[in-house]
Amino acid sequence: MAETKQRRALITGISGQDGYYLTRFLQERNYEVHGIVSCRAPGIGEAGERLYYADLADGSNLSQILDKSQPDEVYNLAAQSHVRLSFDLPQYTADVTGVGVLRMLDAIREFQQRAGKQVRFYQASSSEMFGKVVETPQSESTPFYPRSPYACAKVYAYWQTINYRESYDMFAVNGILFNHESPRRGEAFVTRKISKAVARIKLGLQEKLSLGNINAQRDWGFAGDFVEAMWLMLQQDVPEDYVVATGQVHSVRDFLDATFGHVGLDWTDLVETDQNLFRPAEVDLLCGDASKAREKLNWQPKVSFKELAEMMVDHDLKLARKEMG
Ligand code: NAP
Ligand code: G4F
Repeated sequence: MAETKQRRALITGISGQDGYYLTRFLQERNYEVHGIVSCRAPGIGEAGERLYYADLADGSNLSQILDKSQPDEVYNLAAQSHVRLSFDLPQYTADVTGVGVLRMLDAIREFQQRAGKQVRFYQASSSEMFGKVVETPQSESTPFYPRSPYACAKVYAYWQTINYRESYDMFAVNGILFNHESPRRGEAFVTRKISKAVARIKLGLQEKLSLGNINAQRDWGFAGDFVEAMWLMLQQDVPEDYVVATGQVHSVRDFLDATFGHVGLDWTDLVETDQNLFRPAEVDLLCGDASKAREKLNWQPKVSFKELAEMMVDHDLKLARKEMG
């Protein structure tokens, strides 16, 4: 029987939340996983086997990394991904989250010619592109109305991905992912900020939690479920863009109810409002219509909102207990 060749994947942003789950997902499917880490990663200058230092703001070694890793699939997860921060760093965000994608696409185009093989490319597009939504729920055909420098950069990257697909016949797709969370979520995003505070308040390590707009509504899913959709998009015969979402909407208030409620606390006296945490322009409501992903990819989310909230608090309780010594 002929042996199947082990497939290779290259993941940018491998040290982030999605990089963590995607790496494990691909390794379980026998992929050889290579990753790009930024200069902010620990152990600078000493990246291990199959880990490469690069910055999407500096395309100089992307070609070399592609030559070394010889990927069949590239997942571009790297980004300055914090929406509030993008208002303070608009040019940096445009460079990394927007033009960085162009640098990678172009390096792949040249690599394909050099290596004589096709690479499948996944771009981490975002529901933030829908911004001030023009219809609800949002699907692949909903027009964009970006409301932050981050969202504008993602719209640029989205169109460059399509442009390279159509101009150079590349297998390049956009996954338009709605918010997805996990115990690996960065601590500056609202769900993790809350789950961490719930655990620390419960154990007496913290008194209050400061938040911005708690009326914002999002379609929150579990990151571990969403990485499967990324992979499925690259296994199709035809490169197409997909919305990935749960279709369920909850407010930040609902997340407070679910998390504080899980440890038997009432949040109303424990949460205070900080005007500095509001954004110059807010995205009030996001709700995805993932019918296409359900039908064509046979994908659906498994973890519910309540399970997600409880999973995050349970993880943060463990960390808080460690903190207590
Ligand atoms: P994340 O945890 O913030 O991870 C982002 C990754 O990008 C980190 O590994 C970071 O490494 C790396 N990075 C940042 N700047 C870089 C640069 N200049 N050059 C190279 N690497 C850089 O984000 P995530 O939640 O995993 O999301 C993954 C991707 O999906 C991002 O592109 C995000 O915008 C997009 N997205 C996320 C969601 C969501 O709800 N999570 C939804 C839609 C789209 P360092 O920490 O070392 O800088
Ligand atoms: O958790 P957030 O910072 O996520 P946001 O802005 O929706 O962006 C995330 O999801 C996008 C997909 O739609 C990704 F593309 C993006 O990379 C990122 O992963 O904020 C969620 C909501 C916002 O409306 C925000 O104003 O929570 C509100 N919020 C209220 N208080 C807060 C806070 N957000 C943060 N980060 N911190 C607060 O204290």
